Amino acid sequence: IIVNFIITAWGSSGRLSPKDRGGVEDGPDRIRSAGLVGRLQAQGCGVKDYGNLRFDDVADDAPAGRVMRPRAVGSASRTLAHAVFTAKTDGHTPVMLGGDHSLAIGSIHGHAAAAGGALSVVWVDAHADINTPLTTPTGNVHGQAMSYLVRELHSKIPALPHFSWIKPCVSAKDIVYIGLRDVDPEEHYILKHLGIKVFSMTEVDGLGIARVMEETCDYLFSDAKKPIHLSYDIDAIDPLLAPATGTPVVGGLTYREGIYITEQICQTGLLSAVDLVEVNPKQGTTEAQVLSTVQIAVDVLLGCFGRRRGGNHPAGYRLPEP
Ligand code: B3U
Ligand code: MN
Ligand code: MN
Repeated sequence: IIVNFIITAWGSSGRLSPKDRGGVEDGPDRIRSAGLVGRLQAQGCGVKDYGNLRFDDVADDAPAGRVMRPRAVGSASRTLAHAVFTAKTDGHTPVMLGGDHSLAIGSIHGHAAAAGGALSVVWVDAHADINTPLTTPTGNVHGQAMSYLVRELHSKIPALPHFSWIKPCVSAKDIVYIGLRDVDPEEHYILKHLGIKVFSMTEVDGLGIARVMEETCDYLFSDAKKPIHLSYDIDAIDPLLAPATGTPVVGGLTYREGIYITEQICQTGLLSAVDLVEVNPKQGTTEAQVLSTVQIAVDVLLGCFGRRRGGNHPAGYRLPEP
């Protein structure tokens, strides 16, 4: 199967707190350097790398309430939404390399616009990223991305500069979270109140990842089969394995669990766009830590596009005759 897809990338627009160290904007190029494009092509995918998106600097970008750098994030998200819309309309499966998780606002928005109908969102993360602008403890948009997208939260979102184009486009029932282990009380209220399907690390421990993925697919397919948007935060993986990320949280997914998720999502045949976010080379204390994180990111994407640990071979392969 030839999978056409594109790669866009994302700078540091959502990395907003002055306390926050930069570096997440270097994630995409490190993932490229690890050979992502060649390895995808080697497994039969048609790949076009669209390079890094460029975003305008916004000079005066004072916080809006608690939300940091709203104008920069709002307008960059709009640029990304257009790029994703175009890629989907051209029949590709876009891959968005981050950068921080605020990029999901533009990527899911553009994906939903191109899909026409409803999307399923599978959000793999240590965090729920569903604080509203009024509940955020940090002001970081990467901790709020989902709140702008969920229809049921629309009335709780205040107007922000450069955010007025964003229309909620995902229903609470079409979301599945996997890997949560650092959820703010206000976020926990939202998840419970809206009845959002969550497989936290407690469920991963209790059920095992095979059962979690079986239940995820059963849940998503319970009504119509919708295109899947996979939004994969590398901090879902245990920081012992993927330490080069901005907000590591102990007790995460093993490598095997993290890859199994992608194999099962790929098998649905419905994967329609992927975000791979929060790889931050500057957060690794050694080069080995950065490489380990980047290699897992590459393996996650290979798994999304057909790599099986039991092996693969091209459809028309024939053994050489003696
Ligand atoms: N929930 C906190 C912390 C956080 C969320 N996502 C990350 N950190 N990476 C917040 O800022 O909303
Ligand atoms: Mn995240
Ligand atoms: Mn996270």
